[in-house]
Amino acid sequence: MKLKKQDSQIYSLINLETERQKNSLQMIPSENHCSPAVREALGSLLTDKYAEGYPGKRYYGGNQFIDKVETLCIERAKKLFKVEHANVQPYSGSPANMAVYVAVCDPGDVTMGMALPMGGHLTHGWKVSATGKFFKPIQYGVDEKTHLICYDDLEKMAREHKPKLIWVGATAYPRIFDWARLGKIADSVGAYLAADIAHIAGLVVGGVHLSPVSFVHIVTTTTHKTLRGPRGGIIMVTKKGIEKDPELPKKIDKAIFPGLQGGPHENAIAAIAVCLKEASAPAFKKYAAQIVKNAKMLAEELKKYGFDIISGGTENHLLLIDLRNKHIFGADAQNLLESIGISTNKNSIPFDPAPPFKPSGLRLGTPAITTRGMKEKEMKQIAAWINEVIENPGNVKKIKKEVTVLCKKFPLPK
Ligand code: DSN
Repeated sequence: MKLKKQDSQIYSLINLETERQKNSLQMIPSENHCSPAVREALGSLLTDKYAEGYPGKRYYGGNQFIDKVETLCIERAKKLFKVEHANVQPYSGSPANMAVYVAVCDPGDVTMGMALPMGGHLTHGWKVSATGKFFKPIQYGVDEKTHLICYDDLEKMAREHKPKLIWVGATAYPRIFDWARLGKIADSVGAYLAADIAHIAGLVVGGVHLSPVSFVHIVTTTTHKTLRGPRGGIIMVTKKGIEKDPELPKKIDKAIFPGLQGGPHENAIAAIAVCLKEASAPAFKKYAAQIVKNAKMLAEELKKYGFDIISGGTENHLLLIDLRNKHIFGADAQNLLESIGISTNKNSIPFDPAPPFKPSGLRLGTPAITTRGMKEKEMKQIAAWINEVIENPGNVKKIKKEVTVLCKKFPLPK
């Protein structure tokens, strides 16, 4: 009520965005709708507090309650992910990943990660990222035919280049990682193995995907994707990590503060704690399982309409479509779908002949629409709309109306 009076411009823009989210389907796989309880914690006056340092060791007074909030968040993260150490202060995924480099590498060290155009993340060593500039990244990819990671090639690369740090995790890889094999590869070359589970954290804690925790040394995640929390990041150290390097928890903490960040966003940390409590409830397991069922159904239905799905399907929350046989670029498909109320993102496909700003692919995901309660039946309908509008862009108005009706039937979390 205060905002409307004080800043009507921001107030009305927030309302417009709220209406957009309500009346359209958010199918960007890295997005979700967090609960009102998470938003309440995020919007609390914890945002006013400075708390540089860690619980019990702060550079500011007045942190008696903040310490409890952060400790609760840390304990919940440790219990849920079954790790030895958790740092919940990273502002998001990229700072979390940067802190891992700062903790275990020196500038110029050789690192390994999946190349961005193959489905990896910028911070896994892509050339325009600081991680590509300050270190010497060796980039692996997927097989040109199967679109799967070729673990033999990855192993060969690791043996040849002896990286200090190996990243595994992706933003556009629809398959499950072979953590056991990756663990062996990293051990054989003495590398730290970091699992970036930002995209699949909800699937891991929901028991749908095997957790990497027993096979890797470090786990990083964002908190706002399948985990369904506020924007934020967590870095975790596993038992295996401490066995390799007993100083690892200290190194990680030091890398975040004072290495890279100043005051932690304790309002976000409180909201992360709320989301971790939600993710430990039995209902979350059902939610996580449904995300994958929905993604599989969507992939199968789209295949029936002749869409070419990268790797032939999905085992997680996302699918990547190669649109070349539909004679439309990713950007144009994204705009067309936006016009009917389906929000997606253009994406490079592995070995994309087109440039990154006009790529051949489209990335779709099911976390947010599953939060709204949609199931397989709705996936069939969504696939039909995607096909209809791409085949016949003249039907935009009619389909948009139908999408709005579906959105009303499945409101955002209240
Ligand atoms: N930007 C995220 C995504 O969309 O996958 C990754 O950081």
